[in-house]
Amino acid sequence: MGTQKKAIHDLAIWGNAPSFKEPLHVGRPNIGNRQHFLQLINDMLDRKWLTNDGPYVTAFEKKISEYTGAKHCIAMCNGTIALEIVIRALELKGEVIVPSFTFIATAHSLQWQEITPVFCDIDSRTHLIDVNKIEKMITPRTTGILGVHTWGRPCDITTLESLALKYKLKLIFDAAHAFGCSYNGKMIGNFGSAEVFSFHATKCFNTFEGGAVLTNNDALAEKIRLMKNFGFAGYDNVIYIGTNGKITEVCAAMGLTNLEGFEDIVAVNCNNYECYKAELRNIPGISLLPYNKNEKQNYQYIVLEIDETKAGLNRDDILKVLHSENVLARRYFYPGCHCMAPYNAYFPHAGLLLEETDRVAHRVLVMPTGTSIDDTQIKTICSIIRVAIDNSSFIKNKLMDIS
Ligand code: T4K
Repeated sequence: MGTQKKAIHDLAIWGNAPSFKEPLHVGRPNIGNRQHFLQLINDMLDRKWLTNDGPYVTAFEKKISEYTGAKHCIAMCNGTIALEIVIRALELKGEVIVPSFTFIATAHSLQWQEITPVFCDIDSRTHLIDVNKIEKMITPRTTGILGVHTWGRPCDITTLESLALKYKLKLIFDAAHAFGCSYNGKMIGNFGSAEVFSFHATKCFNTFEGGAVLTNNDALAEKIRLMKNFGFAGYDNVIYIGTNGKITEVCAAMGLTNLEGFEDIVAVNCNNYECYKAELRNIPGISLLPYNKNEKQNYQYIVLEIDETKAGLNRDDILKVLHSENVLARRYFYPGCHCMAPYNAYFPHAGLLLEETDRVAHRVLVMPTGTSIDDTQIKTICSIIRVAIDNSSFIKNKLMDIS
């Protein structure tokens, strides 16, 4: 662990040992009460019921429904399959409007079923789909809008609902980041036709791998439930094309364990956020994306934006300094889905309409947080950033020398 005070010549890019002996990762899993989890696993092994809607899966779904207030929770093996199944169950086709500033799984879940993701720009203040730019993306082939609650911050759901109503489009949400968050006081999981959580290991609430579809629509829930089990409506009776989207009992046991400690994890994330906020105050060119204290939040992403004109260093310069210190910050969601295969070949000029996406994707840096990091480490990380920016021209020259 490093000390809080740093000077320019202490930095690892000058050949010193990094501030942190062990790497500090973004997305380090939060792990709840180990004894409780191991007890659940022991019981499961005795019971010899490992998957296919076992008692842990059923209990887990019930608890997620209660927690969010949504009528139905269908737990799945991961968020990507959950998205694919919702899209299939709603019979989306043609084109669906989606932001490009998201994890590639959002776009792939459409393209995998030969539905064209039409990339809409984001609002650079919120990093969320820009509702004022959606109408011009609608064509006769558009069947839906797939909003993403990026960083756990809900989209402008009210406006999206009225656009969906006006143009008779289906509305769904990729809520991979938004478990435990609310919009106008109502928990995420209750909006659109359905919302999809990810419970991947890197999410603040994890089930190793996992995800869930939340919906208040009985018929849709029933269809999704069948589709995630090959379309079986009973022994020897298949009524839909389906797939295998089932979550295992081990994953559900992890979910039940982590759910018990979830509010503690959120409190740690919130404390980390406040610590970053205090330590980064007044560093030129660095801004921390704020959380809305009037809503429930999970505070799981610490998102910095680097303005090179004020910092003297760009995002990638700071990334290099941090990585040399063993702080493995990430450039999520660089460079944007539209710049990745196959979308860059399908829509080579998409960037012309994605000015804000490009700008944000070149400025964002996501920092380590969660239960694996403490205030002292955060202070050291922030002092590395401060020292680098205070000495930006030295650092620029040094980075040029070593590149
Ligand atoms: N929609 C959105 C908006 C999403 O962000 C995601 C997933 C999805 C949909 C799809 O949901 P899932 O199908 O995954 O349920 C990671 C996650 O794999 C991915 O789930 C997540 N978003 C995305 C934002 O981050 P990578 O490619 O960055 O993973 P990786 O292997 O580089 O790991 C990230 C960091 O976590 C590393 O610093 C190491 C650390 N880590 C990771 C794992 C797995 C650990 O410390 N321990 C671990 O066990 O995608």
